[in-house]
Amino acid sequence: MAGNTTLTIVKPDAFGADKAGKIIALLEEKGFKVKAARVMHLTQKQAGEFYAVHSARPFYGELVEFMTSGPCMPLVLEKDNAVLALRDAIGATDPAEAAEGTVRKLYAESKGRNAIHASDSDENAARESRFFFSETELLFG
Ligand code: 3AN
Repeated sequence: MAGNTTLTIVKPDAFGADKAGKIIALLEEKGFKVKAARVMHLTQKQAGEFYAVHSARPFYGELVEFMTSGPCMPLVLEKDNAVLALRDAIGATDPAEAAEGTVRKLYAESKGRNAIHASDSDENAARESRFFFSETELLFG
């Protein structure tokens, strides 16, 4: 059965452009509940570890550089079938291909500076949530 929480990050481009509030409001309108949130400036080590799965990709260095370029905002969100629902709400990786009304269509600049991260499976949602939040912070309701 699909889980009901997922992990998102308002990335440094969107956070630095003061779009975090608008993005969270949009996600709330789409039925997501904020269960945990923080503002943090990732170190190179943290960003490298978080995106380790992409370490062989040509854009890895650029991705780590970008994710450490300013503060970002990780959040745990709750909704039925959360992972798929959030992937749907954020839109395609490339904003040029993102559907109308999605976060990336509205707020992303490019494939690299694309405003928001969302976990791609329940397993990764759990792993990524633990990456940013303590067990206590993840004990919901
Ligand atoms: P998504 O974020 O939609 O799951 P992935 O998993 O393919 O996309 O890529 C992870 C992250 O790597 C993206 N969010 C984006 O920031 C970065 N990325 C992906 N493709 C490129 C690219 N061609 N050039 C620069 N950065 C990229």
